[in-house]
Amino acid sequence: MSLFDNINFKKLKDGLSKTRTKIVNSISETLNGKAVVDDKTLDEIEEILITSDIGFDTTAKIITQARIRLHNEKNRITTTIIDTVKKELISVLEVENISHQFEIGKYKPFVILVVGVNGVGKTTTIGKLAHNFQIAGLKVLVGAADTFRAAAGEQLGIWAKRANVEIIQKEHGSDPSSVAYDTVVEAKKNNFDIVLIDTAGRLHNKSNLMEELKKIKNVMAKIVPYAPNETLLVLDATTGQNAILQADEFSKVTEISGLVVTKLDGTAKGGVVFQIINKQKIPIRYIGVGEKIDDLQNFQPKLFVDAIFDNT
Ligand SMILES: Nc1nc2c(ncn2[C@@H]2O[C@H](COP(=O)(O)OP(=O)(O)O)[C@@H](O)[C@H]2O)c(=O)[nH]1
Ligand SMILES: [Mg+2]
Repeated sequence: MSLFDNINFKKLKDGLSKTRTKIVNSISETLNGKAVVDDKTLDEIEEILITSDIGFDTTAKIITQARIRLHNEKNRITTTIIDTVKKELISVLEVENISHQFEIGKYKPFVILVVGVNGVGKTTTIGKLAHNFQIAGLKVLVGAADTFRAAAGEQLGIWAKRANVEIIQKEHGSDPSSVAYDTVVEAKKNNFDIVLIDTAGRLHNKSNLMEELKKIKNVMAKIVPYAPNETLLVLDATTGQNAILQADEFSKVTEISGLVVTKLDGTAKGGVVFQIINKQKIPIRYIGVGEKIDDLQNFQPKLFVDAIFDNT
């Protein structure tokens, strides 16, 4: 059972409407009026999938399966195709450990480090996550370790207030690892269940970023040897291929345990989710479908694909 009950299918469906137009409506148009599916139709579907951010590998898998199914079935009807596409898409998303839940309760405090480049939605996601944990009855502390931008701490402060959780922050320009350290110390001392650490995502200098994240992890581990329990990489779906590159780069600098894909509302590039998972084999934990505090949802492969394909 999940800790959060935060899935609103209608909101998910609405958010994915542009992605739906791009993928599903195009496929439906191709199939429209055809009693049976022939090879030419499959070629057309292949092209639609490739141009919709799903990626070459996943498209190839889908088309191969579709050919096998169509070959084996006397009924070469169009619904078989949609069915096959959906099935393959779900299987791409069901990475081995995707259903593994955070082991909250087993570790106290449970420490989550949030990383990603500037502007992807880290601070917003921390605000939303803090809210989710808070309403699940957990005692939450956020640490403003993005000390690089002057406004960053203030922004996290606003989110902490909204989510009704406590925050540790220091003056602009302080050492990020000292904020992370103080946050974990406070969490341990005062019995917090969850720690969420915000960071600055300066990818322009890879070795600096690597050093900074390493230092943050090391100082936290001095207080609680297992920290961080999770390192979440936040990716912005609207950036399409760039999100894929960022996942590559961050995986090289530090170990990432899960992904958060934001801004799935209002982009036609939702297909990028399939490409990211296919490449990284890192599970997506949460998705952002809006800017508000309750616009974060648990990621569930089948629901996600159903929402993309739901035309009702
Ligand atoms: N539409 C939408 N906007 C989002 C989402 N998540 C974050 N944002 C917006 O993205 C912008 C950057 O977010 P911020 O949390 O400051 O990014 P950070 O630099 O990574 O901390 C803000 O304007 C947020 O409101 C989302 O899921 N949907
Ligand atoms: Mg931020």
